[in-house]
Amino acid sequence: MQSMTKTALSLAVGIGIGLSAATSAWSAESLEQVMEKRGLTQKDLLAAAKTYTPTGGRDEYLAFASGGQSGQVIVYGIPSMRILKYIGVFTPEPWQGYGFDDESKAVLAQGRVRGKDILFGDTHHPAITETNGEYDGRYLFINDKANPRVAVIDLHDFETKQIVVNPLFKSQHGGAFVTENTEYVITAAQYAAPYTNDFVPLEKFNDEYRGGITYWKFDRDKGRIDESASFTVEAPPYSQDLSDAGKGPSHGWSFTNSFCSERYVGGIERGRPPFEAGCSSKDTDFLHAVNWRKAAELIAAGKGKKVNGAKLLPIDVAVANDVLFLIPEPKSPHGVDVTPDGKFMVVSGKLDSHASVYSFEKIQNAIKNKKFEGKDPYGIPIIAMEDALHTQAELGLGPLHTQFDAKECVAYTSLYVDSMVAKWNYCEGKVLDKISIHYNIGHLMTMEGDSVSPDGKYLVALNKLAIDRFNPVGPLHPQNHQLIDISGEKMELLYDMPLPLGEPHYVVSIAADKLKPVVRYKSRTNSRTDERSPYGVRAGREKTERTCDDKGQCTVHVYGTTIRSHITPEIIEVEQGDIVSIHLTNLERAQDQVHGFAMYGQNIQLSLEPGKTASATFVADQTGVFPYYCTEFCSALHLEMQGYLLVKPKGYKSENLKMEEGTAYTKADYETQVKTNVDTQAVIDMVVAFITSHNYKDFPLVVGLVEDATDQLGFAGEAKKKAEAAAAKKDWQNAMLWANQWWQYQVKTADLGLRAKTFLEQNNAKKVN
Ligand code: K7E
Ligand code: CUA
Repeated sequence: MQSMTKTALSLAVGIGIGLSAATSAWSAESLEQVMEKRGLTQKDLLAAAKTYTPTGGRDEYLAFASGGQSGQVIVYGIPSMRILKYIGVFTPEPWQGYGFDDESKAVLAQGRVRGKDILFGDTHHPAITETNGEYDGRYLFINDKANPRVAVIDLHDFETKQIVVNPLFKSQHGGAFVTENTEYVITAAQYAAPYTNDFVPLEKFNDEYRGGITYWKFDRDKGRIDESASFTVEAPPYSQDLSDAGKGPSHGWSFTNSFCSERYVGGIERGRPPFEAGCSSKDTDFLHAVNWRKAAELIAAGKGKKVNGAKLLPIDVAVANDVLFLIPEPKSPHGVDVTPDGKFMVVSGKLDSHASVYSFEKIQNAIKNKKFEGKDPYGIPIIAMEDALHTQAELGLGPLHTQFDAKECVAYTSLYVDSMVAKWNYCEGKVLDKISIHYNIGHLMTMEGDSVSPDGKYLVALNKLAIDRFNPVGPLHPQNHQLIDISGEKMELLYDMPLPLGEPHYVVSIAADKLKPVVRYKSRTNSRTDERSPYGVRAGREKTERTCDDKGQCTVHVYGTTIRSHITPEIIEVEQGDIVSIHLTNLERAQDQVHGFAMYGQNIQLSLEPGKTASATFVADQTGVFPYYCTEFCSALHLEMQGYLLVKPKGYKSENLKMEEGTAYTKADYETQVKTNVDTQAVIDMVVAFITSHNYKDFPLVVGLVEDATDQLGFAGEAKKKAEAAAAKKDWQNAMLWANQWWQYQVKTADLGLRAKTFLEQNNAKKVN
């Protein structure tokens, strides 16, 4: 290494060639000292040991949480409770380019309501696709309560692909819930309203305002909701709340609870007591039982009608065909949960201390024997509570939602008023254990708790207010997800996770090994349609095209690429008034080699994952100079990953100016650079020798790095040829610049080599231990 140039030497030192591995001096602080210093108990340590995930470790479950008013979905790991991703769903999310590239704007545009952009959502209940009642990890659905919408998220890349709008509803709290084979995604209206967009006075509430339950047909092959095959079962204006789909013996049915079946309409300003008084005056509300399979057959047979462009099964048709039944449920219930075996439905009333367990078999017997206690004002048969009830259990104050354990008959119910979780036996109606949690629990969730085979293990309590639990950050506090160990007889609180987004309503979890997300897209993919983008280009085919229509409106299409560390093109020239459409394809194949693209003054931010093509379209309405650059620190020369959009005045004539280089290079500069490159190559060869003499093929990650390094070295070779060609012509300026570019690719190669070498050292060391 004596003759090595300085730059190559520092590189060699950087990658540890010729140096012995540094030994780390382990701090002598003992566990006891740390416990004392931080005031930790043995119990704390045990909890920490159950959740702590060492560097590089993975979680057993992934959780998908509603982001409430943030309109997003949050992904985190269990038991570590580390946040992994925020998925933009109803809301723009700039890191992912969501709502900033043309492709995702098209998705958000599907969610327009009556012609208006709605750029927020109130997300409540995520649901994972199921096959035979088991989570299959293919897609995730989530509803928007404020605007009656459902989004489809593809779990192969964790991106939102589709938003559908319910044309009949004006709110949609109850959703999303999937049937056993994801035949349908169920949503229910909450606040009754006219099905049309017309004005209807509140005095006509009973006759012209309606609730309803919508069954969105999911096309599994396409991975999209098929609106034309979806339908709604008309329901009275009873504030339908949440639903759950039957499973096993109850497959083909769904259950929806309701509140305010008083049909009270408030109006403080009209001298009437408020909604809350009138909506909780009766002792019972109604559980709706719907035979959705029969409803679908009736719709297919043309027995429905079209309202506001949607298929509707009217109440009278539903009743005449035994599709819709009501069962009283105690006071202001919230939610209904079908047991994993599909035999029972658990309902809890916020203003009643019991959980009520209904029997599907008893409901069916009552229907078969036409044993009803009467009809509601809309002619829907009512099954008496005692004819449907299996058992009731006194759980505590304000019971809300229920989840299930792997253990037979064991359920967990949140107690909102008590701020507790009750563990109980729903077969026998017996309380088993209770645990105090932090304030204001809403939903709770066990691992795969909605499936036919819940895993138990952990429970997450979703608490709405964090009050005094975390460091204060102003009047708006984070939310609090609390992790509870439910593997033993007694529940044990393990961890508090603050979540700095909207109210957490519900969360679903799935065994992490069921998910198979991709690490790169196929070359030139529009990730929102999963099809090849017509705007994608290959390396070397980059181009800019300007066309004008007969009215003189010109459009500039830029078909560009990104790769470490440059954007092609680096200069874009347009005229004022041009419509500019910049399409960028990330040529990288390497895992996580993301580039971004932001531009001054145009509200543009793209996220370009490997293989992705994304576009930004805008009108260049102002003249000027608009720098653009890569927004991900992708490489050592990331800051140099830049360019200029020049918007020229109309009719601008070039002044015949000459580019003046900031620095002029000589033959000597070129030769120094070449020497550095030759030495650098020697370093690369050493790294390559190290990697190939170790068992690198055992590690897919290293194989990926080596592939990427080989790509980079190929680019280095191309730049080398250009440098030598320029040198042959004695064009020392370009010879030097291309020689430098050749070196840049070498540095990237060496950087990848270093990562591979470090990985091999660490993992082989682990093997020896
Ligand atoms: Cu209880 Cu929307 Cu399910 Cu909130 S909901 S808690
Ligand atoms: Cu690409 Cu920074």
